[in-house]
Amino acid sequence: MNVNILGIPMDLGAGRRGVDMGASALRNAHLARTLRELGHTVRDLGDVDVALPETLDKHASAGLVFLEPILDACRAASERLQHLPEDVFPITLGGDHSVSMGTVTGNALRGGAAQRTGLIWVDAHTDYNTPETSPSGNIHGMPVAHLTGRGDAHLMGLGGGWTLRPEDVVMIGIRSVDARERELLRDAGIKAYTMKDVDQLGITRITEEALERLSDVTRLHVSFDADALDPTVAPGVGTPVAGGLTYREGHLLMELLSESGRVTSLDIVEVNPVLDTRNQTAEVMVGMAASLLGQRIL
Ligand code: B3U
Ligand code: MN
Ligand code: MN
Repeated sequence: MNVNILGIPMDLGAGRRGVDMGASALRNAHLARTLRELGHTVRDLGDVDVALPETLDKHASAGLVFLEPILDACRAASERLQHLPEDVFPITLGGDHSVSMGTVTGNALRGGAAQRTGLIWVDAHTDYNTPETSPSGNIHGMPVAHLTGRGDAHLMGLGGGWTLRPEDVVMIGIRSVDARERELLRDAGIKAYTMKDVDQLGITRITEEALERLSDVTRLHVSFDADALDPTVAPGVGTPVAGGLTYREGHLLMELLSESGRVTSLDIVEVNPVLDTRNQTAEVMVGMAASLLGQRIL
């Protein structure tokens, strides 16, 4: 496969500093070399420009912290992705999870016209707040709401009129949802597999159900927030939540998605090297990407 890597070194959407260095940590953990060893052709496109928080006034307008620079970075990422050839498999490196408003729209709009796109959101959080429901004002808690047409008009405008259908979203690994966010999710009819579901059904059944649910989409994007994994496996994240996916559950999910041959793009987000132990989290996430892109045990 033709893999293109694009970094979005942004932490403006997160409550804690440091995920802007996540893209660099993933490169340092030999993402490109690992994928080349699997036989892929890998090109690193570098990073999109992101404003430094030190150069900005931290202020929230209408319940959104750092709205303008986040919009700029998402637009830049989306533009870059939209212009990639159809045969490229893009891997976008965050950055906090607000980058996915740019990556999902950019991948959906690739090749000129919007394609029906499915989204597998692997995360401890549902990221379904709007400016009205968010307890923090941090935009990384809001990307899926905006992608499916709820929330602030500027952020929703990133899709240029395209929105993700709520029925084309499947979330896996969920264990932290805010009270009003839960109401919004129910109202939108988003399918979310909690950690209780993972315990009871297992990753195999969940992956089969997810792929069945998304059987009509043309493109399939996986957005992998490192905090979906248990903090013992992935300690370098800003908002760790106990009781996450084990190392094997994460890999099994990626292996089964790989076998399906359906996934067309990937985000790796929320890796925070400042809070990590010797780049463990970046290394684990490179392993996840390798499993999604065809690494086999035998
Ligand atoms: N739901 C909370 C916390 C949160 C969401 N995503 C992360 N943290 N990483 C919020 O601020 O929206
Ligand atoms: Mn997230
Ligand atoms: Mn999360």
